[in-house]
Amino acid sequence: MKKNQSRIINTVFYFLLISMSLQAQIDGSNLWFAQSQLHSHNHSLQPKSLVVTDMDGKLTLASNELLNGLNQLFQTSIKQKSRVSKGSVWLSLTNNSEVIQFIDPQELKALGEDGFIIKYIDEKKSVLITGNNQKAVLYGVFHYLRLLQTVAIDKDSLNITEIPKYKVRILNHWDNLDGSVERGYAGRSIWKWDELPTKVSPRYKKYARANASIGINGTVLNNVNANPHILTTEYLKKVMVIASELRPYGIQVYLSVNFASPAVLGGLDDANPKKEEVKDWWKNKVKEIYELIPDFGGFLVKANSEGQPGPMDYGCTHADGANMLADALKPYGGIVMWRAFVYNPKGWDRAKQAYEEFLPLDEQFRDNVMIQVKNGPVDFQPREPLSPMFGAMKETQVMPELQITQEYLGFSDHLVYLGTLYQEFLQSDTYAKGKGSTVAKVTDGSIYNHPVSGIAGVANIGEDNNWCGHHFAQANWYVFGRLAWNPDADVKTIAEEWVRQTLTQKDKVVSSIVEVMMNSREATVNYMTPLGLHHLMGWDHHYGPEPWCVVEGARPDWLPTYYHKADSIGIGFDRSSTGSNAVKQYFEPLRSEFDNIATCPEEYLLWFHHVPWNHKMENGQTLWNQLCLKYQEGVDEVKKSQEVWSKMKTYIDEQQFKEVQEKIAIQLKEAIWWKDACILYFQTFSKQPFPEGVEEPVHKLEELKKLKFDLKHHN
Ligand code: GCW
Repeated sequence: MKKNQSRIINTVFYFLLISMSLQAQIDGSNLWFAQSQLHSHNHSLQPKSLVVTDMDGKLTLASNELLNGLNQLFQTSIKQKSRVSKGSVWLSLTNNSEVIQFIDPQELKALGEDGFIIKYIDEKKSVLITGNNQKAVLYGVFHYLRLLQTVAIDKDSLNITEIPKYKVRILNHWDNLDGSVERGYAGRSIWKWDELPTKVSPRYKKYARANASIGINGTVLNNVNANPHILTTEYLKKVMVIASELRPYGIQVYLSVNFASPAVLGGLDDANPKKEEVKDWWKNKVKEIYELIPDFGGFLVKANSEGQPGPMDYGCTHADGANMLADALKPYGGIVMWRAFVYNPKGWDRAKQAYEEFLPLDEQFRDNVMIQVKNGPVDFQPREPLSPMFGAMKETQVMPELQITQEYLGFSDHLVYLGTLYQEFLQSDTYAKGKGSTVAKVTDGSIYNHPVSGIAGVANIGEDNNWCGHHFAQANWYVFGRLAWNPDADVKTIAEEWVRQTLTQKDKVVSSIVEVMMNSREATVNYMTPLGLHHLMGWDHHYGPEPWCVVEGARPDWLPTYYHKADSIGIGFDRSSTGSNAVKQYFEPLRSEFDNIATCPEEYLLWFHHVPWNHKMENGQTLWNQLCLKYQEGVDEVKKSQEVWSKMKTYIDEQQFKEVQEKIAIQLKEAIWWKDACILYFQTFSKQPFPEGVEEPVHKLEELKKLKFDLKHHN
């Protein structure tokens, strides 16, 4: 082929590549692989060659990922060579004699299964990416590509050792076998059970790649409200196919199981965990699973909660149930994630119940059981104090459960960056072992040392083109993964990483968008549930304000009035020592701090206290005035984000810009709806005027009460 011809072909090829990537950018389907552009400071870092030391083909995936990534970033075609020379990027497993010359074997050992090193080797004038196995090298590759796109790097900064803090970094899908997704706002499930095992959706691999790029290493495919049929041979064969699609990317598959499965599927009389035939049923089922999926991860269980069956149906405890499953899984290295999301309609403070049920069992769980605990004591509210379970269970491994899907934060309509919520929670001090016993430290193995550790995120993923319903909701999946790798990482930096890889590299634009993201969660707290209020949303669907909601015959602990307790004197749930005494479940000094109205942080005030309307707040305002002003603050912040976004038009892809703009308009309308509904309704108790600075409601209370939310809009 003549030189000219090849040049033309090359040009056409790059033109296609660029137009393809622009195309992909438009609908958000490429997630954080959409931009693929270098950080402006890194243009001089083009590698001269790629060297892959790989005798048995283990690094094929990682090297392809690296080569494609580098070619795209530097808009060139980097040569692959067999020997490391000046300017190479060198990929190798650690068990290579040359690697050992440059890195201390102790350091290599400390990397464990998933850790990696990226290091500029002076003697070779090359960058080495290495880890103890293929998955770790793949993480290293993704990290290197991320650095090239998101920060200015040079050879001095390339001396990186990354070891994930949590061993199990897992997504929980609440996906049903009929394709619907509980609390899913991005279309139907990505798992196509009807098509499997014969037809394999290309999305499975894309999903695995995206997860691996942020360090996630496990996924629970089905809803915790589990259909027993997931354990039939028919479904397990489907699961096997998904598992083999995800495996190359280091993602292990787990399943939610229904505790009554031995009775429902196996035809046994019941599912009593003390009965030998029940134990045997599980043992055989587990054996069948591992024959199909040798690296199966284990089970997630919601038992004796919200109508799900469990060991307590037979007078047994959570420990009896969890241990029976743990024993069946143990020979294969599998684990049980047993949820502590339990409460019953009779208890008069739902926030206390998990602790009361689980603490007495602390010494009884097997070492391959983790207790999975939601971040707050109630249920994924815009803001909750930490659950007192963290730090309290010392003998049992506790794993945090975060919600990525925005069940209580405006679904996929509201722009809410959850990084700040996650950070606030992970850095909350439990004081379990004195000051500095943050949630991160009591769960990631730094303080209590158990054989496993983990963190789960309830996925916000569906079959929508942009995966998550809202372009910015992708950032919540992204930040969950990054924090699961390192819970102490800075969420502002992570937001910036995401923006640079997904939306734009323009510095000024990046910082404006990051600011919107960083303020967004506080804004949502303010326009929905400020000062410690919680659970004011609509019955059942959990969208929009209904603080007045009363449903004939309904469980009181599903109704807003149970939580806000507004009356002529004041508002808030008294959980102090003179009330439900939930404060008692916390370690000192938290207990006293929360207990005392004078020291309780204002963001949790109405969570822990029933406070008189005229109570003086820190800034001198009365509680009533401050409450109204907080609602207004929330609305104002959304207005601000709308203004900032409108200026992004020239920098952001047109479709993406428009779609986000439309969603912010919905968010603003609904922020006003929240504010009006709450302050008008609470005014019927406070009987006080709105303070200066609060906009007159545009709605009337009676109209709002009649407003019916249209769920169709979201599914
Ligand atoms: O928040 C509640 C949700 C339920 C969910 C439950 C749970 C999967 O409203 O939809 O069920 O929590 O976490 O088990």
